[in-house]
Amino acid sequence: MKYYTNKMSRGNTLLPLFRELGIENEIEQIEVDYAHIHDPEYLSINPMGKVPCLVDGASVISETAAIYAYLTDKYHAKGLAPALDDPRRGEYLKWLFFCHGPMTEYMDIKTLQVSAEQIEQRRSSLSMGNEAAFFAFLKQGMQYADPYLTGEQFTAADLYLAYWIAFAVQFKVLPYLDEFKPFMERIKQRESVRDIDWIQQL
Ligand SMILES: N[C@@H](CCC(=O)N[C@@H](CS)C(=O)NCC(=O)O)C(=O)O
Repeated sequence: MKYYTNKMSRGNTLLPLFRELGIENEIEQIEVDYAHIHDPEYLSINPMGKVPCLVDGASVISETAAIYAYLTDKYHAKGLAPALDDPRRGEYLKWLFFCHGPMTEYMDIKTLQVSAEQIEQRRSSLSMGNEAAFFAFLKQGMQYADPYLTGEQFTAADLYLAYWIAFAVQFKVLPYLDEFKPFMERIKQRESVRDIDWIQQL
């Protein structure tokens, strides 16, 4: 598999997943220089000119959450995703897509310093609703994590959410609430994130 990424990108969220799946050696990592990401050569792989992007034979998979879902299903024997007929699969998918949609939207809105008034005007069409709704959802998930988001089984959704929380906290767009800490401390113990300083430094 070929994995197109940039060291300063959300492609980094996939590195601990490769480790958890034990597939680092099956991945050829290709660094895409941002100065050339909109050149025809890379656009022929991902017309959006974005990383990360995974190429597995004839399949070209962009969108980080899709790569997460694809790999955990491809290597389902590793047990990082509830099986297709497992009732917890819905919750697992919910968290993967929460990260991809509302969580990244929240980060963009905070970074762009969109006002509370503007958010309220667009609340019904924003995927996160408003800040209060976003935090209510996240806090409830953390509160019910026992010990992980879907229960006993550690899944790729735990890893993906923890990565985004750490990222947002380090970028100072998300407060490190007490409600997040027990969950984050559990994830920090995973061997796959032991050398990721900005997760460990939380
Ligand atoms: N929806 C995509 C977004 C990917 C994305 O925005 N990647 C950024 C790096 S974090 C990028 O490639 N930026 C380069 C550019 O737009 O020129 C995903 O979640 O994978």
